[in-house]
Amino acid sequence: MAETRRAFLTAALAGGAGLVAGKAAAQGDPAITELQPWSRYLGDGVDARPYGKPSRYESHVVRRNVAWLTADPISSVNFTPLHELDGIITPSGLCFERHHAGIAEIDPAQHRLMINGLVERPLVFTMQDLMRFPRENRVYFMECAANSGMEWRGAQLNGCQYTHGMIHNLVYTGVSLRRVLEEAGLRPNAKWIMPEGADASAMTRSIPIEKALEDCMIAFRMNGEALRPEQGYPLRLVVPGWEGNMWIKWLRRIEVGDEPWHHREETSKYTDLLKDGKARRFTWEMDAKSVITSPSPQAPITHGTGPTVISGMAWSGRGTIPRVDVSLDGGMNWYRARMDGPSFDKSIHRFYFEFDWDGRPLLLQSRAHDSTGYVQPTKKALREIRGVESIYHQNGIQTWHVNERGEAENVEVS
Ligand SMILES: Nc1nc2c(c(=O)[nH]1)N[C@H]1C(S)=C(S)[C@@H](COP(=O)(O)O)O[C@H]1N2
Ligand SMILES: [Mo]
Repeated sequence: MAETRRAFLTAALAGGAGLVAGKAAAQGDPAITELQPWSRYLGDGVDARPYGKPSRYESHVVRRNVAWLTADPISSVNFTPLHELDGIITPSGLCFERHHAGIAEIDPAQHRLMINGLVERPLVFTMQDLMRFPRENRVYFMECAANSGMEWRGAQLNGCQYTHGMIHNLVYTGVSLRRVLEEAGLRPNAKWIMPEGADASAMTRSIPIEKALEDCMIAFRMNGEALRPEQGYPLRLVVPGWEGNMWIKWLRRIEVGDEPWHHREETSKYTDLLKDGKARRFTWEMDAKSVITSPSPQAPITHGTGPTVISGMAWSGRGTIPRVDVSLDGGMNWYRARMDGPSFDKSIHRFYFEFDWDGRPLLLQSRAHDSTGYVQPTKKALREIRGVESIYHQNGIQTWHVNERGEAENVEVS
């Protein structure tokens, strides 16, 4: 880190080539000399925007889908515009969506959460009942197991929104699942839970009781306000560090049992087909991963040579990210990136790497190290072990090729 900074300062001091701050005070720049409309006329009053929206100059910052992945929007996915975001929190309106039966629009007054199965007292809670439990606030990422899954066989989708955008990172407010289960009283043979959604897909997953009692939450708020309908309003299960499909939205029931249920989403789906035809099952924890969000195919370098900021994100389902390395030459040389911002367990972390771009082509890569010592693998290393038949759990190192004009493209190095 210190070395990087020194290199930057040296460059900046040498003849001004590395100066960040603009040109010498411009002569006759109309942006300065002409009075702009926003300075000439009064703006909207405080009654014009009861619920705030981004500037109209930011209207391109939206969730997008991939046409050929969307046979029917009712059971499909769209992607978080990661290349336009910074810091660690995903704005509520930009969280990717994955629905199996569309967005349920639930009247919270009619919503119930039932706990049944191997419990002493089967219980039904209203939203009001749940609001009377002690609350907790936590920041967690949620990543779909299929994130980057289209890249198993080679570089395919051109932009980190599409290659890595099935992830969001939010502040959740809710109650501890342990606390609610204790209210119902677990029987001694309670070994698994099966959360169920109230949407038309009635999505279910089996979760081992150890995880349920460790850190799962029943959340009703994201980023301080009520969950968005897209994210499961009024209730969602939070399963920190584990694959997205276990985070049941529109949560209406939790059954307690003594063995897993082997439902659709943990048998024919969300299992990893290996080379020998066998499938890995119950691959719950999301492995450490990272991606450079800018520059990237949708966020080229447009300022020419000189001081350039690389911004990226890293996360792990097993802890924090103390370190990220960045390569400018496809993994031959690595530099330590600068981590910045809060570091929460099982949350997105932000990293930066500042350097003087000389205008030559780059092969940008980032490599995450998590707090367990695990290091993000190359795609080649992943394929050697897991083959290319799966669409899930692809956490290999991503490469962006940047050409002399600063345009970036999704590529692979061998
Ligand atoms: N009830 C219900 N819960 C669900 C789903 C669903 O279709 N119905 N989709 C799951 C999948 S596969 C993922 S990746 C996440 C997506 O959450 P998001 O829409 O907040 O991104 O929710 C999970 N929970
Ligand atoms: Mo998913």
